[in-house]
Amino acid sequence: MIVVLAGGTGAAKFLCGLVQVVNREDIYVVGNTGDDAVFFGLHISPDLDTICYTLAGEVNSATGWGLANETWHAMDTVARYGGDTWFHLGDRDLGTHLYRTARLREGAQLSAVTEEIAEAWQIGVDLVPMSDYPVRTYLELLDGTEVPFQDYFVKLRHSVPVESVTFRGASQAQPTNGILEAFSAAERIILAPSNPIVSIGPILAIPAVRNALEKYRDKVRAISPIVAGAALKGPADRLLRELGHEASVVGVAGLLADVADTLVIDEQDAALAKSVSGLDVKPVVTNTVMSTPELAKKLASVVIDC
Ligand code: FO1
Repeated sequence: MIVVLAGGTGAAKFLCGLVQVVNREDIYVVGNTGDDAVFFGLHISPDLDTICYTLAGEVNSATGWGLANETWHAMDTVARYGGDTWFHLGDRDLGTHLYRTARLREGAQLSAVTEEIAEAWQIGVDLVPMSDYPVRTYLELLDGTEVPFQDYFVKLRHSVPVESVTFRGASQAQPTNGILEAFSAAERIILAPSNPIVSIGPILAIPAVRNALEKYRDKVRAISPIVAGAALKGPADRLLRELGHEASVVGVAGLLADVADTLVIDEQDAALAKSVSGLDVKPVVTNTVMSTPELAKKLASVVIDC
């Protein structure tokens, strides 16, 4: 079994490579729920949906989130009334949030609903939320205000400097049933190329998860989402710097050294391999820029073989 800790788009791309080299039924994905939010009374789980839609071949390829062939009539109606439309919910995507919210209201656990949604899309892998307890990422801005993740990422377009990041609820959260057993059974535990602060960070903030990964560190492989000092998408490089880390593969290695035996870095960062191993993290140098499905497949095979 291969376990993957996953955030949004970068992780989804990697998973498209992994399913080309590992049977889907041998892949167990632990999805970040720190991005989760409620809009119009609907519970949205962006990273779980991005992974599900991508593995179903149905994700909106232009954005990397939401569904393909989307229409926006419901949001147009909300706009007519002057309602908030900065967080766009497409008409097809809305169906997921309507179903998930109704099931949660009936008392179903998020993990049960996620299983039903993944099953319906026939994605073949196990997809579980990191916890059935609520964990929410908040970012403290320089003016002292704390904003939830989607306000930072979408409303403010992550264009504001961040003072600190907290994961509300993480210290009391238990990992979803089955996750610790999956860690124990796994040949490899992969930290997908997601933002180490706000996508992998919330998952590692769950005490039992971090403890388990420290215990199984020798089978944990991380993939750097930072290449040549920059994030391929999103604010990972800025967040690393703003929180006092180096925006480089060395900074990523420093953040993950306690839980990852190996960090897979891009060829552009080969000169930093020595500094990574200086942190007691084994560097593996390969092409990590998944610009084609073929390259995603190649990266996946390097990661499971190293
Ligand atoms: N990202 C945006 O930049 N703008 C949006 O309007 C937006 C809406 C949205 C709706 C559903 C969903 O599952 C994801 C959505 N995202 C949007 C992406 C979301 O912000 C994710 O948290 C990111 O993918 C980061 O992981």
